[in-house]
Amino acid sequence: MKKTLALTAAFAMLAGSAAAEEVTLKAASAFATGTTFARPFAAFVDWVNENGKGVLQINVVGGPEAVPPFELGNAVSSGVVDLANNTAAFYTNLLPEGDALKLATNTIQEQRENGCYDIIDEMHQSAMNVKYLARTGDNVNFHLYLTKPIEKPDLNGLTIRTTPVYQAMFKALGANLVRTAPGEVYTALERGAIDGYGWPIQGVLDLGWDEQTKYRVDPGFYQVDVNVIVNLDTWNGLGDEQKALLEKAAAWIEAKNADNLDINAKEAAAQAEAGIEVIEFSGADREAWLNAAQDEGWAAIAEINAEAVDKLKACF
Ligand code: 173
Repeated sequence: MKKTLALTAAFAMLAGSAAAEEVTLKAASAFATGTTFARPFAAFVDWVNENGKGVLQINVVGGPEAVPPFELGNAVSSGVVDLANNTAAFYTNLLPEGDALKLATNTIQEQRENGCYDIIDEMHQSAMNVKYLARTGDNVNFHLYLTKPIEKPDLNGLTIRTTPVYQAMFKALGANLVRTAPGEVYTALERGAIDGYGWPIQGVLDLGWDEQTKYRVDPGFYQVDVNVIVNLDTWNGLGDEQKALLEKAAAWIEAKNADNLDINAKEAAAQAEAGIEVIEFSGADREAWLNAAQDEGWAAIAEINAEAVDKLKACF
């Protein structure tokens, strides 16, 4: 009897370990390998591969050359890839109100505390069949970069490269808008097809855009969200140990968002070194600029989903 129990227990253990066999997830990034917004994700992947031996590994198949940025939401939603490094602005086709993530004024750590994370995770799960695993980009603002100067928060007569992030704000300020993936910005500048572009404080030099950029408009506005999202069927198929590993990796990479303040200062210095001049709005112009960002940003979300505005405003 004792022997049978021991055998049964041994068998159960074996079966348990078989269920938790090492799994390899296929990943892609919306941002080019080696550039600013791919870096935290690369660190996340390295951490998982280092700490997840025998449990879970991540194989990054590539960046925008592997899956076009505006298609990556579909790829992770359908399971073509298991995991993605992507910004909500690139998957508004699946989760239009996801564009609200840029409107957060607190950190992901605070959003986990106050329940906001759960609301956003639920939105991702129900609208696009993905688990919202981690958010990077806290403390990083967006800016307008230009090839010609402006005096006021008035973009009439300018053609500006946009994504959903900047769309409502720049449109309200009078710009003509051209939506492109990051990979098309350099050529558009070179050809004179655009007079400027929206982009965060980080990454301009990485992409070589400084060569074609004369001005940055300050202050910055909104807050970057670059998220790790996981196909929900993949997520649900993982064992507890595998989920715990990914959640630990998420907390680890999110803690590094604090480094962004330093990185921002270095990027601003490098932009100045590269000859990018700052157009700094002050007083009423500054207020008009920031109000356009905030008011137009929320108004655009309200048109999509008024209920989401109420929920998110309360915890952002
Ligand atoms: O400008 C963009 O392409 C964009 O929307 C974005 C979002 C997050 C990080 C970097 C760029």
